[in-house]
Amino acid sequence: MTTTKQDEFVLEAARTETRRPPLYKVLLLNDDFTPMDFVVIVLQKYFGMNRERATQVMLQVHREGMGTCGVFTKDVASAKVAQVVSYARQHQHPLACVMEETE
Ligand code: TYC
Repeated sequence: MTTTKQDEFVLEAARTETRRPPLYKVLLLNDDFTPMDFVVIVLQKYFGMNRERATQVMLQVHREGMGTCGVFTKDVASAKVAQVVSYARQHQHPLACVMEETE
């Protein structure tokens, strides 16, 4: 911490708060009805993945039941979940997307 003497007064720099904001995983859940191609499009459109990466993540969700699309601050994660669910419902698919705080 820097201390500066000026005319007998001692000035100390205030300690700044450096705690990082909590982060949230956005997860896709498997179901038996949403088409694989639709899930790949969602991962490209909302999570910036290329077709190859989106296909890998979709297959992981299909085989293991769930998978991570990305890690974001609370507001961004919440917006992504809302966008994905809205887009899926517009297309009459039951695709489930949720967020979970990271440790
Ligand atoms: N299980 C779906 C099917 O066989 C594909 C799917 C993958 C659905 C990932 C949802 O999050 C999901 N058509």
